Amino acid sequence: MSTELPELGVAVVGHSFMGAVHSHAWRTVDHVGSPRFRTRRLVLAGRDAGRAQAAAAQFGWEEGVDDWRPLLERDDVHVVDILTPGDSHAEIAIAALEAGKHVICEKPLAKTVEEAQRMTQAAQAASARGVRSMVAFNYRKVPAIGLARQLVEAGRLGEVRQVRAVYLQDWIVDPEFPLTWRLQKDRSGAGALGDIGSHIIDAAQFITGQRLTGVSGAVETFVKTRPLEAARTGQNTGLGAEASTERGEVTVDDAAVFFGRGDGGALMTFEATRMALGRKNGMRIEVNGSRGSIAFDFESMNELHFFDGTLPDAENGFRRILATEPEHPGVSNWWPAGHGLGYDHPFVHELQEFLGAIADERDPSPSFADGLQVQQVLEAVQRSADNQSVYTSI
Ligand code: SOE
Repeated sequence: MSTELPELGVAVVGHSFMGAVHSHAWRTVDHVGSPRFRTRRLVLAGRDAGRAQAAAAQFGWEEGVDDWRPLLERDDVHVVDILTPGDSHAEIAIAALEAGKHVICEKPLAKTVEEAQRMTQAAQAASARGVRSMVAFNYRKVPAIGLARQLVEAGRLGEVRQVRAVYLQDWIVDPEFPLTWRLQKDRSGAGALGDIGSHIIDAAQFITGQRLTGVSGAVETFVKTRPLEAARTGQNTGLGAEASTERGEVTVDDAAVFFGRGDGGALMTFEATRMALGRKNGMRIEVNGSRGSIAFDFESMNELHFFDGTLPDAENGFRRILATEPEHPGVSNWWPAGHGLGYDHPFVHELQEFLGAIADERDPSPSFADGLQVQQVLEAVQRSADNQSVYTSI
């Protein structure tokens, strides 16, 4: 690897599941494709010194600390990667941008539209000073989803008329699963709607190029109380936690269903649930146009199914495209055709976009403004659900 690349010092805040995945991507991004920097994994910040130091050692960061604030005064830290629960995204991102640090922040951007607006204002002010920011909608960087967008842009689907997007998980079906931060509104802002609904809203808009202009929705919390989370001791890179004997109220949705209209006329339906028993990470999108359709299921993430409506019916049907050719978005970084990618690879692709934007002195995509627009959709769904599912403009 070239040694004359400029060094870029990175700090990460948060070290659970996304901490593990982003650390993997930071360890890898200098060693695939055409790196623009020599990145240094300088410091991992958590809330507990011992656990942060253990996570830093496990994930390959030079040190682990229990406070993110001093990082912003370090001249060797150029990038801050925010992987904390949603209740701290705004505070950390705005402070980091104002300190001149480039920021990548996990989705959803914030807990509320108001926070997302302040973050976007800070990002736009920082951009004028050459400081870059990005929201981490990782599924945009799945090659099959990039191919779906290319097919729409090339007119292969014709006029896009309908989208049906679902994100099906089942990790909290057990009523004894503890009340972790994703199940607390003051920590996360929303439940399945924000956590996984944000992904399918962004992906549907990314593939079709249409933005939702209004929605009608309903939400449900099936399990009303859960055991409180016991004090964390070891490193936790999953979604689970130890349960205490006390119980607390679940303050977010377990499931959300909603529909809306795109600004190009498409009718879109969405379902985000953590109660689809048997579905583990079933993010599925189908787009129907006047000339063709595509269908994607993340649990078969290297495949895109395409129906070409211009072919005679007698010989027609959805055909399976293995999105592992070097010309498919992101694939040329990796293996020969057919060898497949996994959940972690798109996180490397999004770091390549982020670092490429920094090097090219441009704003990366998706921007905080894109994250704000998704937050506005989320808030409109919640307003609709709180008001007998009335159709609500965005
Ligand atoms: C939990 O629902 C979760 O980890 C999400 O937070 C991630 O964004 C998604 O990629 C997998 O599931």
